Amino acid sequence: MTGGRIVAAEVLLTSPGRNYVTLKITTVDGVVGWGDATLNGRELAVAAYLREHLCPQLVGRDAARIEDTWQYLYRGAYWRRGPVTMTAIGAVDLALWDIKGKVAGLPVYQLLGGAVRDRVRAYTHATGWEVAQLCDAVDAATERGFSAVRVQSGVPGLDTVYGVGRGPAYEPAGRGTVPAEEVWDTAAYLRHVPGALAEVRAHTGPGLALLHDAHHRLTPIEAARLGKALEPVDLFWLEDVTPAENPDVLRRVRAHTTTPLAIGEVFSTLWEFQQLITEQLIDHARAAVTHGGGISALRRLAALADVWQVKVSPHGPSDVSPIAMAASVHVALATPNHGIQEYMGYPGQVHEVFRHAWTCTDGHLHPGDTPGLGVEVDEALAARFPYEPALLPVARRRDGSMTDW
Ligand code: CS2
Ligand code: MG
Repeated sequence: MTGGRIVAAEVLLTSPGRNYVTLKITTVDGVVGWGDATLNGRELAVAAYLREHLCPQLVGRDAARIEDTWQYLYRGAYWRRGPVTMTAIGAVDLALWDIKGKVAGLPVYQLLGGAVRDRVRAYTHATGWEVAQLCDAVDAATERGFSAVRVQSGVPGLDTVYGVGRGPAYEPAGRGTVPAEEVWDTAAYLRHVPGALAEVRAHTGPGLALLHDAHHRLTPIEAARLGKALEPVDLFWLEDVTPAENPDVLRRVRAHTTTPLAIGEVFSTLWEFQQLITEQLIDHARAAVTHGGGISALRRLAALADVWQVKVSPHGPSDVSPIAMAASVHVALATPNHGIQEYMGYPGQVHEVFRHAWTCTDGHLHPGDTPGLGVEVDEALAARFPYEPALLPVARRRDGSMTDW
């Protein structure tokens, strides 16, 4: 049995604490495959792309032909690449790998060649407006068993800062149809962050892996300066120092600092990573499994990155659904040059809607041994949480001009 023809492809929207878009593919044999199609703040664009354009093309296709379907949808778009297209293709790819695993009776990582490690190292987030609060949050993460923690601190004079929440958990997308506006001041950030992170390092001692995300906000020379200033902190990585559009600028950053760099959560294809990898301008490729075109695409990225000693360390905030998290962890378990998996965690009811075999214990993830991806969606429960519009914030400088959030 190979899985047979696809008889239905449907899109589900649910919001158990935050919005998720899910693709459900059913075969003639009644096998169901699940794919994550969530693109934070632009959910309905991907839902429409799937419903209007891809689902009708999927019905009647052989579910077993994963790579052919990927090529068909990618090359067939003509208007290829871009986050909406690639998230939709990624969702299809995940659902078809799920079906293939279920038909074979094997977890997806076995289909990818089997485990190359026993478990997948994960990092989680710690945030604090004040350094003391941040150190407490780091301690809470290490008490949960994490050996790697992303640290984001408040900046004096700013009321909102990327990555730092007002409540117990940080969730950037806000409900409503108009985005929240934040004020950003790079000079204040650069004045404060090296000292704040040095205090965190003094608090933790040398062993703990510390990561920091600059969220696309710096110019090349600012990024170089920050990387250099953070060298004594011994970061595991400094993430998204400059905006994604121009990879060439990373050469300048690299010329000035040996702080490891991680980039790629907003990338959609291998080609956006090509120069960063082949010129060794980054140390970690941060693709998200769905946004980057699925398991098939992430494996290609890992193969290219391996040649240049770059690690693949996928994106994993709460907007990457438990289905995509499962896919990411299956790939991680079976991929030699996997680096680390981000694990931000989810609002409570997400775990009930998406019942998953993957586990996060002692700071490590494991995909479990359930056939397929190992996630089943409770559709009745999902229907009780209807989609509500939510958007990521926008950012302005102190003079009112727009900048990168
Ligand atoms: C982030 C994300 O996890 C990360 O590294 O940069 O929190 C990002 O801001 C969100 O995924 C946006 O949807
Ligand atoms: Mg990031």
